Amino acid sequence: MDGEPKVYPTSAHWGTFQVLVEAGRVVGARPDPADPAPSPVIGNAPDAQHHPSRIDRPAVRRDWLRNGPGPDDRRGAVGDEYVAVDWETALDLLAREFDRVRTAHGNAAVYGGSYGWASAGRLHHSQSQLHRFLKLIGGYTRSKNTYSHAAVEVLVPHVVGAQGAHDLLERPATWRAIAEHTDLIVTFGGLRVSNTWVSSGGRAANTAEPGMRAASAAGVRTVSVSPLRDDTLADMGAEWLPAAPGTDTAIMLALMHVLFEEGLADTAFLDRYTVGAQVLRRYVLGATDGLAKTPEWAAELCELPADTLRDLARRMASGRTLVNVGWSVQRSRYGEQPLWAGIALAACLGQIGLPGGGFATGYGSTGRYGGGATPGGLPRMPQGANPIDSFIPVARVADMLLHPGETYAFDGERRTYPDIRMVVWSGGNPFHHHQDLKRLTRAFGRPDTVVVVETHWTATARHADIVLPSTTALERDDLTAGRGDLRLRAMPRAVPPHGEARDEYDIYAALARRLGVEKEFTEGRTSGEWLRHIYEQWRERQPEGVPDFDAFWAAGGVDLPGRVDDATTFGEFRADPVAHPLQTPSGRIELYSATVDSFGYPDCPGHPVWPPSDERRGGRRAGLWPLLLIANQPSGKLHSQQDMGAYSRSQKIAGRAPLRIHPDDAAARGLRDGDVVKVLNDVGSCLAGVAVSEEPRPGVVQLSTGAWYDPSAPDTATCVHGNPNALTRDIGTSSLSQGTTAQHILVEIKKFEGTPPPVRAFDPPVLADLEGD
Ligand SMILES: Nc1nc2c(c(=O)[nH]1)N[C@H]1C(S)=C(S)[C@@H](COP(=O)(O)OP(=O)(O)OC[C@H]3O[C@@H](n4cnc5c(=O)[nH]c(N)nc54)[C@H](O)[C@@H]3O)O[C@H]1N2
Ligand SMILES: Nc1nc2c(c(=O)[nH]1)N[C@H]1C(S)=C(S)[C@@H](COP(=O)(O)OP(=O)(O)OC[C@H]3O[C@@H](n4cnc5c(=O)[nH]c(N)nc54)[C@H](O)[C@@H]3O)O[C@H]1N2
Ligand SMILES: [Mo]
Repeated sequence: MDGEPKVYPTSAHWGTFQVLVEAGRVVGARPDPADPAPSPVIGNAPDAQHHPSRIDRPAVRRDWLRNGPGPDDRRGAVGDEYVAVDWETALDLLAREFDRVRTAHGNAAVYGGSYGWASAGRLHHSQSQLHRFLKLIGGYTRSKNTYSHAAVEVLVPHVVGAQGAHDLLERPATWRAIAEHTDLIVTFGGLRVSNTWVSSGGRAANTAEPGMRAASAAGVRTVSVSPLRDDTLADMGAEWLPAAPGTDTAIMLALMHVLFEEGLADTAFLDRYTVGAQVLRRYVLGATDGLAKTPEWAAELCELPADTLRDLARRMASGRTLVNVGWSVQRSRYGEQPLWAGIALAACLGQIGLPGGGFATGYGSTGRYGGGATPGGLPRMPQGANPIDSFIPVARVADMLLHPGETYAFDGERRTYPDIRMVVWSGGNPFHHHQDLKRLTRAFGRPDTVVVVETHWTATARHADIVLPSTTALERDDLTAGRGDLRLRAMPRAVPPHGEARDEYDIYAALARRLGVEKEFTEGRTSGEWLRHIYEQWRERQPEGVPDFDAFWAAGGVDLPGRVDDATTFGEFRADPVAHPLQTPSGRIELYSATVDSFGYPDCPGHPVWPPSDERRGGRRAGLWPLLLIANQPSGKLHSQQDMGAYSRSQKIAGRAPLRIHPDDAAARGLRDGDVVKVLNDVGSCLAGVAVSEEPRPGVVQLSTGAWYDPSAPDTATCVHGNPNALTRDIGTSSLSQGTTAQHILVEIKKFEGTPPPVRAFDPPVLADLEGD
């Protein structure tokens, strides 16, 4: 072929990069030259863009076409048939179904929660388009909070107030401030560098990895409490405390025990800035329940020596210490407790509100942390208001579908699950992200109609009655920046749409026309006009000197104005707690919360406690299922996205998700590198490929999320590709937050004898033509 490939700048949640295009096809991807530490995940883009698993035409399940809407246990069945239809037919069918459901059952019968990460891009953001449309046709049942950190979202406002929780999530200290002020970071859940490649909405450059390195070079010491050695950068020289997963709360209570016993707790801080310190102290010392939370007590549970804990407590009290609780730690049963105990521990150290000290949650969980803040907002599609107030905590989706009309507890309320007749999902993959996928399949059999708008034939698309093909971010003009980003970037279209794929804006505009709200949806603009409009609206709110749209587009971006680089979380509160009280009932940090106590939840009482989870080594279920599987974030991709891409594939073993296992545990089971294993428990099973490794501690195995769910050989395993959610229990963190508990799974592992079944996850269904049906 003649000539050089054309180069297009683009952005994904996993960074800013360039794609190389020849004859309308993406033939390569390479880092943005300005990114000091680009993520290898960009290597997935070329294959994913043109993969046979792309959806090229609208499709409808044959049974749904034949029988009409209604519950159907065959949704998601192996070999289920789809019929290709043209856009007009698909949109007519769908508009009619929206109308039928809202008229017959009311808008709360439409579940539009549609959780998921979709793609970067402020205008074509999948959920923003869907929700804007659903609001205009009368509203929908939404989802509240995240899979990422629901316990942070629900518990932490009770402890430090809504603004405090917001500041913890949005304006944590910069790596620069940490380098300058911090002596010791004690991080529960590591500082996993592959996680910092990702920031929601993308990031102009990776600032986390250089930030961590600079802090370490400046002499900041890191102690990583984690089941995996490589949860920190090797050259940071972190000290590794290989605690048993799910025991962080016990460790923190023991650290507080040392602080109280040895007179190291900052009682002046506790008196002035907290309430409930006495309640907590009595619990820690054992006055409440007769059980002193000593290092010896914790040592049994966390499998670290008591002296190590004692020594750590003394070191933490001897300098500026930052206590970081990674989000993974709260993605487990009683996930509220390590957060609350972590805040309490930092309060005992008396450093909350000091630069580089105190409490944080999420360093190592996202790339944006430590990179500063941009308070000026970002361009966005106006969202309108949902006319109805119906919601579920996001991870209760299967419960909702299976138990309409039943009640459940959530954050002090007794709530009732709505009766959902129609599920609409765009930009998310619940058959990646949710727990107990066999149960989720049953749940997806309940509604009358399931609609999925997707770029690829994911397992979720294969559970849908109506499947609509969306363009990818490389196929449309957009702009993007993440929260706290450095620069707003243009994302020009690099290639034409795949097959008949359409922009979601155009899909919902066409549906809006059929339902009589086209004018309200489009406001008379094309998506290209909206792009210009949201930019210009944003520009009006910025200081002088921000270029107009054409100049922005021509330059490829604009530095975000007004960056704040050195906010100290709780700094004002510390300086003057009377003038700047927290938004809690007491105005202080609530180590005991009368509000939470008043809810009467045995699984989340009024102060941090150690409720032993069953899903734990030594827990009640561990007799049968002796290995604790860590289902953490995949380093080869974002969740399930682009799992068919070259970089993700390069990590697979025998074509399946890699499972890392300690040599002792491998030897005990006769396992070797490259073996295919069956991972099983009482919930389900999956196949995976073995990597024997010293990185996980003994008793712990790692099988990251993201392998496309493949139930094609149910007699062999629930999933033959290695999706850990085939094995997770669908149970909430507690009655308070109802967050996911998917990080920890007790399992057994056996060598797979014989020829394992092929992986069919990426084979799209065969589409029949409508004629002849
Ligand atoms: N066991 C276990 N499970 C977990 C977790 C865990 O730690 N352990 N972590 C949880 C967490 S924190 C999260 S955030 C979730 C993530 O779960 P999800 O966010 O659901 O996972 P993704 O794979 O990112 O799904 C995004 C989907 O959007 C599609 N998509 C991309 N761009 C577009 C677009 O422009 N339009 C449309 N219509 N679709 C698009 C992609 O093809 C993909 O299928 O997983 C959770 N699940
Ligand atoms: N490359 C990549 N990056 C991502 C994502 C991705 O899919 N791919 N997903 C993004 C999203 S949506 C989110 S929410 C964040 C999540 O960020 P995190 O929640 O921080 O990420 P995880 O990788 O799930 O977990 C980090 C580490 O916690 C440790 N850990 C697990 N359980 C315990 C425990 O009980 N105690 C202690 N002390 N440690 C434990 C594990 O060793 C694990 O490697 O990551 C984001 N970053
Ligand atoms: Mo997440």
